[in-house]
Amino acid sequence: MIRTMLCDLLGIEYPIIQGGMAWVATAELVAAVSEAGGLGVIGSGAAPPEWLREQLHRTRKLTQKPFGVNVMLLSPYANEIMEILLKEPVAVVTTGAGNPGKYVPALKELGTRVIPVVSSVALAKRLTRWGVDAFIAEGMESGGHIGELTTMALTPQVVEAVDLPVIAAGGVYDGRGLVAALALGAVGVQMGTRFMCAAECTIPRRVKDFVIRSRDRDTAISGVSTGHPVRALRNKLTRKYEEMEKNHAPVADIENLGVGSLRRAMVEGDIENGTVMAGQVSAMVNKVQPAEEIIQDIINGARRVVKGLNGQVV
Ligand code: TUI
Repeated sequence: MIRTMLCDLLGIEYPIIQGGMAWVATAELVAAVSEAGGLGVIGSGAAPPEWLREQLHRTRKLTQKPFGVNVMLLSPYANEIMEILLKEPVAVVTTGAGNPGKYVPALKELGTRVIPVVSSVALAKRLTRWGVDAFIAEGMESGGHIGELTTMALTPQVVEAVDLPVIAAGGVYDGRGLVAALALGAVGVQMGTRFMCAAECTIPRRVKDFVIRSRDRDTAISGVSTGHPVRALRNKLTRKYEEMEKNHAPVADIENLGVGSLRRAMVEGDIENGTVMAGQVSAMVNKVQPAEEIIQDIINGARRVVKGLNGQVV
């Protein structure tokens, strides 16, 4: 059995958290992951508060199991999103793209577990004094907004720097990735890209097929010059970014390219002019399968890896 203290902390069966992907992680996927024994997480992204309220109600209709909400702190609605989470508390709040410190005490008061995503040791250290419950150490193999360090380098450094449980994210696809994360000192994993191709995920089939077709070098990092680097599948839009960044175009013009582009990909299915945020494991995703099958595959694979290691290590 692959059970860790994260399972007890969050009331889940397997140490697998689904990444809170904006426009991707909606009620159907979230409920399916939680029903399968992982932790489903609604991606609130830059959506308005009414959108989150509806997603909360839909998720609650579909599952009685614990689930979470990811709050993207660059969102203009971050304060209002947090207010909803105080009125209608969820089991877990994960945060990204900023420092959630000021929101932590009120959430903790309600019994919500608060797990910030960090991409550096410095931010993890700064956040310990706010009383957060754990950290997600997210390496630059991940899709979306990323930091500079790889999962392999970041995870053990965060584990050593803080006295709290650490969950590894970025570059994890299957049981091998889960066991590797545990070897680095993590208590579990957060995975986004593989869940994009869950049967229950409501993004257009065209986007899933684009992920399935992708190969090892098919992601690109855009927007480094804006201070918000984003990993996404290479397409017409990433080539436009590349050209503008090479020509030192004004930062405001480069930022403008990104406005509305995630929705264009994940809702409208425009895989050429939208930002198809996905991580480096995109190449390993080769089919659409139910969330439960994904989770069972990871857990069974992890058991096999552990057995294999026992034979290999003398
Ligand atoms: O947040 C993510 N991934 C995301 S957010 C997103 S929406 C977006 N789109 C365009 C530009 C920016 C965002 C798409 N994908 N992952 C968690 C994460 N958080 N990765 C890195 C960070 C992070 C980075 C800097 C967290 C905090 C931070 O600094 C905060 C501080 O105050 O030092």
